[in-house]
Amino acid sequence: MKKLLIASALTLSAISTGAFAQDDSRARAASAGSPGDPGSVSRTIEITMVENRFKPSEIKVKQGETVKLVLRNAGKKKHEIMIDTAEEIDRHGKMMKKFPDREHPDEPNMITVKPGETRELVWLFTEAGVVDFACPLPGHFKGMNFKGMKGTIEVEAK
Ligand SMILES: [Cu+2]
Repeated sequence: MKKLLIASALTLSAISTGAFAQDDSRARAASAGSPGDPGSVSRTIEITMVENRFKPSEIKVKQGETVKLVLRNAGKKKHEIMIDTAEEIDRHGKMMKKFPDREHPDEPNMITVKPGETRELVWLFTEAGVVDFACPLPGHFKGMNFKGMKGTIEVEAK
């Protein structure tokens, strides 16, 4: 019952804000989660970055899991990964488009991976539902409605 209420609240807020549209109808998690403790990692997932996609782009984890994402850039260009709500990724992507040369330092939910480099991001998935990720660099990501350098993490309820 609690889950149903959360799902309908999410649907309502998505309709009322109307700020973005999803390319799939699965319920989004209320929160993308929080930075994970490297000492609590229970699952490691390898993701390869190329121009311009993530492989794999669909991942499944469980609620409460601390996951180490190992990101290998096998492409020729710099790539980034940002884990967040679709709305935040969209907002950030628009900002990157306005200021394409702006370098930003790593953040807990966002890292830059240079060609040939492999880096890690540890994340704790606290809420059930779909969490989004994307490379917000201009041209790599064209908004949540488009294909390109983005993917989803399905967080299964405990
Ligand atoms: Cu990219």
